[in-house]
Amino acid sequence: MATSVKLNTGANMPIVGLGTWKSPPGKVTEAVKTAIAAGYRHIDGALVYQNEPEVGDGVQAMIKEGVVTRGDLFIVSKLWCTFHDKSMVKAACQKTLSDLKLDYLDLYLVHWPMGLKAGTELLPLDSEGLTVSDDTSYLDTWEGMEELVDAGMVKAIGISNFNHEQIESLLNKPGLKYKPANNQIECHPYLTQEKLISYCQSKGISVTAYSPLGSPDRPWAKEGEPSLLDDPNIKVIAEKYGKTTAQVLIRFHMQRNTIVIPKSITPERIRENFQVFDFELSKEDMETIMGFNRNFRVCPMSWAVKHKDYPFHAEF
Ligand code: NAP
Ligand code: SBI
Repeated sequence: MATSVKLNTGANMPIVGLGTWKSPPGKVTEAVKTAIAAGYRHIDGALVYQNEPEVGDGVQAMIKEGVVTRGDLFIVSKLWCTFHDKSMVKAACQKTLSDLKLDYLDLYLVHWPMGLKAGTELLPLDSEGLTVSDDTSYLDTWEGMEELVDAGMVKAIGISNFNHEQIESLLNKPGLKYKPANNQIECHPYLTQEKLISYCQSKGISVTAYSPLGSPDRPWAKEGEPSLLDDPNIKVIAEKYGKTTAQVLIRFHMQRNTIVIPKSITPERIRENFQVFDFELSKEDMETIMGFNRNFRVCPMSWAVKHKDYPFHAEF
């Protein structure tokens, strides 16, 4: 099993990365250090997670200790929705770079296709609890992203939560300078994303699977919702390989040539989630897992359902 996926820029993106959404600032430095010590070389972050200074502390500590060099690491961050105006893209990326204490990112993603009203709030909501839009288009935002590559601030640019119609319009944008290198989307056995993954891969766009364990710590989780980590059918498969349910949930993506970014702040789980290179799910077990799809989203971004660029009304 390859340990990385080749991007359309020629760079190699490590196939397993550490997620950092919901990782508290007081815990994430240790989590990043534990991950790098365990062999992770890819860290997934975002300005909106409000922990990038502490993620950066972990990265810098491991570089200073001589465990890794900057060049060994693949650091990802994302442009938040309130910075979609082309004139704001560079400053948002610069804020992330200085918080992380880095002089470049390996990959910078447009976090969502929707632009939201710029200002102090990261999630501006109206009196009905719905997001307040701005007047930007992700096609213009993309030009701001392309400028970051030319300025040497990022090695590659990509998208997140874009549906195939939005990707198609981006690929058809007149004057497009750089194609997206990656689309980061929710993916796990309850949302297998067959059509979107096959579309992206056919266009040379790599895919990263987020919330691979079903995001049990998502703030809006409700009782009675399906739980991947407790799924008896996945447990049966895991027992057959002498692996944990989490390890099967992670390995499932690797065998689809999809990058995967489980989040944990628990040292034993961080190490467990990287012990996924020493077994192979059979073709039959991969097909069985694909059959668990129920189009269940843990991150529906419901506050934005009325936004002109909300991505999840389309079939894929
Ligand atoms: P996730 O990785 O599916 O699940 C994280 C949860 O699983 C945490 O509660 C964690 O607990 C627990 N966990 C981790 N390893 C475990 C194990 N081996 N056994 C049992 N429980 C385990 O959820 P996620 O954070 O939603 O997704 C992963 C990453 O994807 C995010 O952190 C973020 O970087 C990215 N993401 C991106 C977007 C986007 O819009 N682009 C959206 C969502 C997520 P502990 O931490 O307490 O150990
Ligand atoms: C946040 F910091 C706040 C809300 C929120 O909702 C959707 C899921 C998301 C996101 O956009 N990226 C994540 O990793 N989680 C998120 C993050």
